Amino acid sequence: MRVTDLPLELPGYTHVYSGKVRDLYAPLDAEGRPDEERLLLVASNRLSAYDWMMSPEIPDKGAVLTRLSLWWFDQLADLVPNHVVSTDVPDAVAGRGVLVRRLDMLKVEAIARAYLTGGGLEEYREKGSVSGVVLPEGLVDGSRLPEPVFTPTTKAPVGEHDLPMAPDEVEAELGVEVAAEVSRLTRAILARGNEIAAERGILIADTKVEFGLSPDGTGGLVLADEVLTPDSSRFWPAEQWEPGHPQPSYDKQFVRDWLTSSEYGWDRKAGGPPPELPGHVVEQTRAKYVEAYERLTGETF
Ligand code: PZK
Repeated sequence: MRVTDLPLELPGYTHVYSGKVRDLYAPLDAEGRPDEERLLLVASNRLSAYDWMMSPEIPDKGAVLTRLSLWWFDQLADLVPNHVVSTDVPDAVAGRGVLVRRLDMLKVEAIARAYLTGGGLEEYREKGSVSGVVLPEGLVDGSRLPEPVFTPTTKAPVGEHDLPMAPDEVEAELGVEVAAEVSRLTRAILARGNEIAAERGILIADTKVEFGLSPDGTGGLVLADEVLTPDSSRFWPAEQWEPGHPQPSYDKQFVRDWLTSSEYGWDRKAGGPPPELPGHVVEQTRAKYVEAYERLTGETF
């Protein structure tokens, strides 16, 4: 996949990198050199579905997810320190930009699963286990697991798919001690997330988090990136949870349903690009992000 949008021109910052839905900038110092200790993380309004970038963008998506992530960092602060420095950012990215500590990022995607679906379900059907953890018999798509399971993957470049990592591969990459801590923290973050979310009508099936280490070599793991957002996690509406088939997505279901409906009839297996989303689908999707934020935090967006 190519990122076709040009990065923003932010005075005082230089563009470093763009992912599918977020962009990274480095602040410039007085001499115009990139700050080596800070980054500006910007959540865009871009939306992907079925591995395609949708057009148009979803208004306020970046700001909603940024505020949700900041709220979660606070909810998790007793479990793990985080990279947030400040939300004082240029007006052009107000509300969706966060200034963060630049860390040495671990080369592992830290994923935990609380419910069985997707790649975890496939592995369970083949082997009866997920990432080396033997599971009870009889689980189906959407079953709740007895406890969250750590299912790490490699970090593939943009457009390529991440691959599962076996426990010994994670240990070879991180060392035995850090590997154990990443596993423990990732599962604890998802468990805490679900304790809070379940009371508010949302199930968090699985999540991907990123950790880094301070470049000065002091201190332990720091939670980075975004956390427990619908982009990094599968959110499911709790009242529609029914194991035995794929669950509706809290945030993307309007988009998926419209894309594959007879109204439009996009055949995603044919390989052609998806159509422009109509205004009503954009608005319904924006409303789901806002609803998730407001239900979880109890605050008005
Ligand atoms: C970092 N990413 C992923 C996020 C993108 C890519 N605190 C940090 N220190 C150093 N590196 C990163 C972070 C964070 N967070 C995160 N890549 C590097 C990413 C957003 C947009 F394009």
